[in-house]
Amino acid sequence: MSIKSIRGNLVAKQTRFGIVAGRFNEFIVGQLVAAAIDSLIQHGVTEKDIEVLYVPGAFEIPLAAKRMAASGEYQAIIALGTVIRGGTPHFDYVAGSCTRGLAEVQMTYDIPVGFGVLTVDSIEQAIERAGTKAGNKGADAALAALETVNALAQLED
Ligand code: INI
Repeated sequence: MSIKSIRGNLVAKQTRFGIVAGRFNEFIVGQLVAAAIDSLIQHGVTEKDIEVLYVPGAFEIPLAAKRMAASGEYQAIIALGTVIRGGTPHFDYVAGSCTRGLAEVQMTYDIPVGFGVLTVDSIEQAIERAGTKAGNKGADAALAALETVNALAQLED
C-alpha cells in the first residue's frame, strides 16, 4: 500500500504576504506583528514581499483582509489582533465577527489566512501569547500561512 502524503515545508519561494493588524491593544499587537515579520524573514521571505496594513481594531480586520486578498498581490494573508474579554458581551461580537469574517475571506478568495487574533480573558493571557510563556501567536500564524501556501502549491503541481 502506498499512501501519498502532502505536507508544506517552511521555505519561502518568492511568496508575498499581506499582514493585517488591528491596532487595539497596540502594546500586544506590536509584539505579534514584530514576531510575524521576524519569522517570515527567518524562513527566507524578503522585506519587499511583506506589507502590513493597520486598521483600528479586530472588527475591521476581515474587511482589510478581504481587500488584500481581492487585490491578487499576495499568496497569503496573516491576521493579527488582540481581543480581551471585558464585563459586557462586546467581546463575543467583536471576536466572533472577526473570526467568521476571516474564515469567509479564506474560502471566498481561495487564499490561506493565518489566524493570529488573540481572543483572551485577560491582559495576562495576552502577554503569555505575545512572546512570553506560551510563545508568540503572531509567529505561529505567519508560519501556518507559509506552510499552507506550500502544501496547497503541491496540489496544483
Ligand atoms: N478591538 C480589538 O481589536 N480588541 C478589543 O479588545 C476590542 N474591545 O474590547 O473593544 C476592540 N474593539 C474595537 C473594535 O474592534 C472596533 O475597532 C470598533 O468598534 C470600531 O468599529
